[in-house]
Amino acid sequence: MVKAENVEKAYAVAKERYAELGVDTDAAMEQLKKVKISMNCWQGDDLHGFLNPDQELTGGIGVSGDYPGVARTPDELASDLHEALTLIPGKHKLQLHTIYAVPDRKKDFDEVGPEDFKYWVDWAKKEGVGLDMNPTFFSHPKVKYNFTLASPEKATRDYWIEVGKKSREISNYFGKELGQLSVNNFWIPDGFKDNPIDKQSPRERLIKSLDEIFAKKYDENNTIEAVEGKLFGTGIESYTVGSHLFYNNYAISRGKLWTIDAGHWHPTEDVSDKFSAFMPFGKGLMLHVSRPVRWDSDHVVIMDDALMRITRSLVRDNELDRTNIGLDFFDATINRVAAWVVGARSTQKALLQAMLAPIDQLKKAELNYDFTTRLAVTEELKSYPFGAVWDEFCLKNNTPVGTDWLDEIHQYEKDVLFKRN
Ligand code: RNT
Ligand code: ZN
Repeated sequence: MVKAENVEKAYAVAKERYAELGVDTDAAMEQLKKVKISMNCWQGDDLHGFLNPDQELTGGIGVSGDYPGVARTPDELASDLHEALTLIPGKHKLQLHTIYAVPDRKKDFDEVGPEDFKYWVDWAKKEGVGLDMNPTFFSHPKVKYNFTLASPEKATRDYWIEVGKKSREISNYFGKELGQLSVNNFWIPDGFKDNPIDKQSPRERLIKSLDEIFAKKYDENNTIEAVEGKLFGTGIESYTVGSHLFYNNYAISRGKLWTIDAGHWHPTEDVSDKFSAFMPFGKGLMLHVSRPVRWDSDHVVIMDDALMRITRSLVRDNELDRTNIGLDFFDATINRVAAWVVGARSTQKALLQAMLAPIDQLKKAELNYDFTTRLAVTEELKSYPFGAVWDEFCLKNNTPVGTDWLDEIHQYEKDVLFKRN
């Protein structure tokens, strides 16, 4: 067990070290406390959901691994999420999907409405968390040849348009019941494995379908839509209808949020560089913080350079207020609760490290063409005692410090997860 008194001692020194640079560590912790991370519920059950859990996962996304303890029921998932939330400092949110509805009879994707999410609203109230929504456009027989909202068949489009409309009702219900914004994120898998002849008609059909889904007005304090593009998915390598440029334009022309999933780009592209190019024109961002590894876009988030670039951009450009931070990964080779904790804590750590910098002074140096100071200070900052501030943040927010949380996960495995199989 980490000794609280050591955390306090280290923090006292760190506070002084940062103060010498003009950085207020208490203010940084206050700022961090306000940032909500929206947890991806699907990490807990390998994206099976409860509507058709035996259906194969489609849409060009995949979960690999068979670590024991996967959640199979709403109660199991809720319990695992609770466990994770106790190990992550602060108050957060949860992202749901249509397939996580808890209906009292068998229902299809286009039939579930707010009443089928009461389970999660009650849970969220108890936990003091917010809820975000995602309509599910995959893992269903009506995904025809990898097409949903951009399908050439009207009947297929109409089915998925209804799923989209229902998700808005559900998201609006979340926002109203919980008194905080619910982001409703749209991602569809539509595309071709091989080179298409006609690249334009599917995109025109997608615009029409989305416009129809979004025709009804909802109070944007309750719900707002976000649209998520992608470079490609497995089996859909040659053409993605909802490309990045497509949704960038859609979001700007329709006043929607643009979702940037960090795993959806060419590996050498720096997603953090997109924010400041979009924000002056756009309403706001939704992030799917993820980690691409070669062809896979969804590894557990770690505090790597890509994540640090993301958090530095948001903090330095002061865009946290207009950015909704969500996690998106699925790893079944490790303890699934630990995956949430690692992803969320790493994101918070990266935010904190970005906040612990003399940003105003550095901006001033830059304006004065003093690039030497900019380079030297940002480089020295990397070895400042940020870990001591992070530990203090955990301690102050009654969550385990250092690897202590892992002991709790091991206990939970023994008591709960390993008893499931
Ligand atoms: C898929 C998208 C999408 C999904 C979730 C489950 O490539 O990233 O966000 O991961 O909806
Ligand atoms: Zn995503």
